[in-house]
Amino acid sequence: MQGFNSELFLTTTEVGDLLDVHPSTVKRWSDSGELRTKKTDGGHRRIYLRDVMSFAKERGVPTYLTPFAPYESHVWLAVRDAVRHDDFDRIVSLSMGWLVRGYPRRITALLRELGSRPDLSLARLCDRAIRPLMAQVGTAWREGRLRIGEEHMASQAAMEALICLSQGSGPEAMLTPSRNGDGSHRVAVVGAMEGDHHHLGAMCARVLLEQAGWTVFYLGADTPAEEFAAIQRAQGASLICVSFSPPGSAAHMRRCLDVLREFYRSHLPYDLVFGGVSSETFEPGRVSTPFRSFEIIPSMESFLEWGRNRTEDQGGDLWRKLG
Ligand code: B12
Repeated sequence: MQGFNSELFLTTTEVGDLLDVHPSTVKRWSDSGELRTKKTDGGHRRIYLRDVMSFAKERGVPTYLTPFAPYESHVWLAVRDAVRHDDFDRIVSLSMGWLVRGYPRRITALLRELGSRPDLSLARLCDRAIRPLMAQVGTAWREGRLRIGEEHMASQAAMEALICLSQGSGPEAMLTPSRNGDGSHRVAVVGAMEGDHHHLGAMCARVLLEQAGWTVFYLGADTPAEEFAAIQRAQGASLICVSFSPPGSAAHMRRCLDVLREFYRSHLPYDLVFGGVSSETFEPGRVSTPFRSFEIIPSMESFLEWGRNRTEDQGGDLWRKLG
């Protein structure tokens, strides 16, 4: 069909997902001629995305694509690739395009949409969309293709999406600490190390934990190790997550370990996790750590994996939903 992008012909199931109706309803609309439909050689119905969007508009049916006009087809393809093929290239290039054209809010909206989909894990979104997007932003800035203001807008766009995805951001969630089935709190302290102004990685860890029902005391960027220790004690937290990005070095990580070791109290045990680009090459050596456990974890997907595989002695599955 000339002039048509064959990738944009949707099945009745895809149209049903988009309009939030059962595929049989889509078939009925198609049979009655309300929704313009083509048939494949094999006799299957296909509906052009533009026709679906016009239909939705006429009927006043909201879809997740509606706010992205006039980029509905780009967004549909990008989301499809991410969800179905685990391919985030289109997400990254679409976001870069919006950034240079001055639409950073669309980036927030797209990341939010992806992060709230049940068919895509948030950890994957952080590792495969936010991280590579920000790496491209950093490269473009270094090469003079982006202004520093644009780099800041990109960070802010990603940050705002993560804040929206945080389960702890609603007023009620903020006031009511999470509790386990046995009544105990699941409390974590999360932030980025002193001297480190990068905290999107820490924010990813925060949102992942909050989505699993943890109460997170989020300390943001540039936080001294002493503060992690003090807040852990004050809140009885069972987990501390510290993010280290360049220019953070092995010396910063060693110092952080020393401070946390000094303040550790065995009657208030916790797990310690270091993450972030700088921690990836850190070799703590043969130091004894008093912590319930100490791990260096390079990504959100491996954080998920590590948390899932803990035995009951180790505090159990980090991601187990609260009772
Ligand atoms: C955004 C950004 C900034 C923003 C940060 C804003 C914010 N709110 O966070 C601002 C403008 C503040 C900034 C400042 C600087 N930046 Co900067 N920045 C970046 C940029 C573009 C993106 C970083 C980012 O947010 N990535 C997205 C997150 C999600 O990825 P991530 O941190 O890697 O996190 C993932 C994993 O590491 C892991 N993870 C991270 N934390 C944790 C924690 C836990 C517990 C776990 C389990 C996992 C985990 O999971 C995450 C998801 O996959 C990078 C470019 C790049 N290539 O990364 C440069 C970059 C890191 N910055 C750089 C530099 C040089 C600076 C400055 C020194 C610039 C300057 N001259 O002032 C300052 C440093 C200030 C300081 N003392 O920290 C360099 C570092 C080079 C180097 N090797 O030393 C980079 C690489 C850019 C470059 N190519 O030159 N920066």
